[in-house]
Amino acid sequence: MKINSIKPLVIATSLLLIFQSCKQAESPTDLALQGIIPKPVSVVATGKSFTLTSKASIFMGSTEHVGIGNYLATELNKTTGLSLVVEQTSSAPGKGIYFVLGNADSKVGTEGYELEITEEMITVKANEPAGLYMGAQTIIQLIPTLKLNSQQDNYSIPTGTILDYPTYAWRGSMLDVARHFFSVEDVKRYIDLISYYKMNVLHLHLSDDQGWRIEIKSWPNLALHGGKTQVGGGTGGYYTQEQYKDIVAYAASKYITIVPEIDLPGHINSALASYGELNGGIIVPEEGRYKGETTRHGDLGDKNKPTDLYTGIEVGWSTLRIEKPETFKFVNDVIRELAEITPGPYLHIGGDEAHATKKEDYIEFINRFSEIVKANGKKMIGWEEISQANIDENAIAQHWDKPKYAQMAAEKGAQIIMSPSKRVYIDMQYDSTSKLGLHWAAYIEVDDAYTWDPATQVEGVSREQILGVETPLWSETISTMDDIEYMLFPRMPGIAEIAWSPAASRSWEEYKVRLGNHAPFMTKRGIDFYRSPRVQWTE
Ligand code: TNX
Repeated sequence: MKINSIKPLVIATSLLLIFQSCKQAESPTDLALQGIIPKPVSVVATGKSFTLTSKASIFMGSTEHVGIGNYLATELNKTTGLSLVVEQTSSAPGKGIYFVLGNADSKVGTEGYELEITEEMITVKANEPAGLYMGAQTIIQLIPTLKLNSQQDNYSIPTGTILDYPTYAWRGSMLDVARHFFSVEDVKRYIDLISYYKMNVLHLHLSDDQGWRIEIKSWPNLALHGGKTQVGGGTGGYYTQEQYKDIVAYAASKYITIVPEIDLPGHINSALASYGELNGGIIVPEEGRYKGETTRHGDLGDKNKPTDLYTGIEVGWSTLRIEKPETFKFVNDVIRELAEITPGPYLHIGGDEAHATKKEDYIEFINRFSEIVKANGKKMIGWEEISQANIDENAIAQHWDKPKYAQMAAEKGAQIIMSPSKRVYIDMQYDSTSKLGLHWAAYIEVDDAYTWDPATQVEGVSREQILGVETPLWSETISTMDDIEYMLFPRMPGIAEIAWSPAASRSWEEYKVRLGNHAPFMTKRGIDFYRSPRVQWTE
């Protein structure tokens, strides 16, 4: 054959191949191959497809949960351009997307759901509204990602059934708004982002040495003075109680509980700068964890006098003054006001790295905080060091560093939240070339954040004692929403999967393919993610 007769043949064959692969991408018929994150508990594919067009309505079986239908319609509109109408119905429609409460498999609990996709319709069944919402999140991920940017008039979704529910009750992330302040809008976007992956807790780190970020009406200077700056000396900021309530309500609409943290009795300089009588005498540690990374300050002030505001990143050098009754009035007022604006059952009292507090004082502090939190009708959470105090089954300890503290807390009957810093400290750098982040705990690549199991993480702490998993984002080096997204993505979705999906069904080799296919989902939502070389990204 002559060269010029081969050419058209090659072109024709290539065109055919391209056409076939496009066709495959356009009409997925295998539900089991849809890359849902977190991975559902069970997926049975039936090999056909449902076609989503603007003609499909979203039918709500109950009027109270119309918000879920509206949310789904908005999300589908954002990614596909389709405009779906939300309607109420008292009986099952014959077509469209149908959300119905009740009669779901008892296995699904309060947050799980059953999803049935036939050629005619998609049905989400759950026993509680949260389950319907989680089902909506799954539907959002079922839109074929390769078509996400194409704005067509129809989208195929493979048929089959999904039965899905979480492994752990607590699936959270923490945002440090103290080291750098983030606006209400940023916090809402953070909520949107974690919610895509079925997380249900946002822990807000509302105070630290560098800033006090929540209005406390009985101690106004905390926010007015203590909120004035941040790491590096920016203008800082704080949330008014009205703004905080707005965040709480927004989170609640996505079945996310806000857990507020006031870090006590250390990490408290912003309060000491605002009210000198609270100052128990600060020290500047000889051996800071970030030794060499910050400028060391001189003596910042004497006991009982207001300190200077602080814009560095040393930790563990400030403490409340234990001998003054005023200190406990302060703590009670803060906890009371926070409890009043926090509908969720938890208050986090910090308790970490109180290196400037004597051990016996620390124990007394935590014992008294625990009574104050209880008296205000909430359950106390503290970082793992609180296990040194008289805690019991009424407390929750958040493990981050030392297994022995997690073990002690579990022995005392407390529940454990797993936040091992070497795995889920999402402020850690990916590798030595990362521009953002710290690396005192580890470099955490996307597989490091994924390949661990909460139930075997700490010897002596069993599955039953673990409430769940939380990934904290400390913000010493993080100051914009873009920074936040770069650190969260792509690690956070994998951590959400660890908290949601059964450990036995997870493997990095399988997950990395799903994550790679998830790239268009992130891109379409304007998420600036780290393109880890350990994953092959679909463009
Ligand atoms: C440790 S973890 C801290 C935070 C820092 C973080 C930085 C913990 C309970 N305390 O104060 O921001 O490291 O990675």
